[in-house]
Amino acid sequence: MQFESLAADLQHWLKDNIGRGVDREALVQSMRAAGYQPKFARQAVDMAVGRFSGAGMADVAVLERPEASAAVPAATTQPAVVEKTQPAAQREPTASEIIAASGNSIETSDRRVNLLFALNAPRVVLFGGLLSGEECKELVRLSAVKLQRSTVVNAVTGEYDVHPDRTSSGTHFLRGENALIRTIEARISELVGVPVDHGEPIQILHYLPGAEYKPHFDFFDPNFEGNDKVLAMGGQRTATVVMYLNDVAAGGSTVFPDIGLDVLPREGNAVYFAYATPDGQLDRRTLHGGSPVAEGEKWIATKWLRERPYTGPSA
Ligand code: PD2
Ligand code: ZN
Repeated sequence: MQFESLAADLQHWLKDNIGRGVDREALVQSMRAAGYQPKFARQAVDMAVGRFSGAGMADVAVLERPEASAAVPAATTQPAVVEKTQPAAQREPTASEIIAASGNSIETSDRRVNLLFALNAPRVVLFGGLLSGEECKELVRLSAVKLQRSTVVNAVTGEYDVHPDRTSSGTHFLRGENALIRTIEARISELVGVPVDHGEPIQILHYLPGAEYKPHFDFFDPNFEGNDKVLAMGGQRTATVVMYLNDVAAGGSTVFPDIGLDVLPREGNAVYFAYATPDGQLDRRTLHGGSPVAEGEKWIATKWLRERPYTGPSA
């Protein structure tokens, strides 16, 4: 992490407070209270101390130990937190800030996950190795025996319809259904900073050659009455995590046609994209689809995240 990569207001805040003689721990505590991740707060303070205090300010006994000024800049740079419930006035961290803050990988409680790319707007992040090969294989094994043709929510009637735009088959796991699901749900929650109970049940999809999911939005259009029922179960969807459970010989990318992006399926990787801002705006640039599988098969696990705790079926 470079000091220059910190947000300008955070650089100023650190410099001012170090100049006022605030000690290292107080700075770290203030940053943590403002929502910064512990590792990031400590690194930022260490860098700033190295830069602005020749004597190593925090280790110097001070007669008077002033408190850090309360106005800690918003935690816009958060290492393990790609999306977080934030006060509306805060801006999202830029992709560079996410990467600068986390390093090129993120250490969750049980697994190191690589950051392969991050895009600002729309927010799209590709995680490498979010799942292990064994976890992918176990999800496929448990799902293969209970697949059914996939459906889509009918925005007019609110019913779940079989539709030619979605030719996969699928199944789901209740939230917390077994130890594997609990582990994965906790990992995702930690990575993206959204509580586990805001997540819908993990859905598994299986595509055979030719199967696809035509471009669509994952959020529910609030202008359609048929969506009232799904919106009542925890509010709007805010983001999606698509986890790839196998390598696909050809085709099967997750495609974002409006931004010219194709994410290729690779076992264990996961693409995260967010479409709802804290002030309720929906980002239509997140139009996306599952392009047809040309050769082989494709398995994915999808986790959709809601504004509030999800209370729908299988929660
Ligand atoms: O299969 C995919 O890559 C994919 C793409 C877009 C799945 C979904 N959306 C979905 O299930 O919403
Ligand atoms: Zn989708």
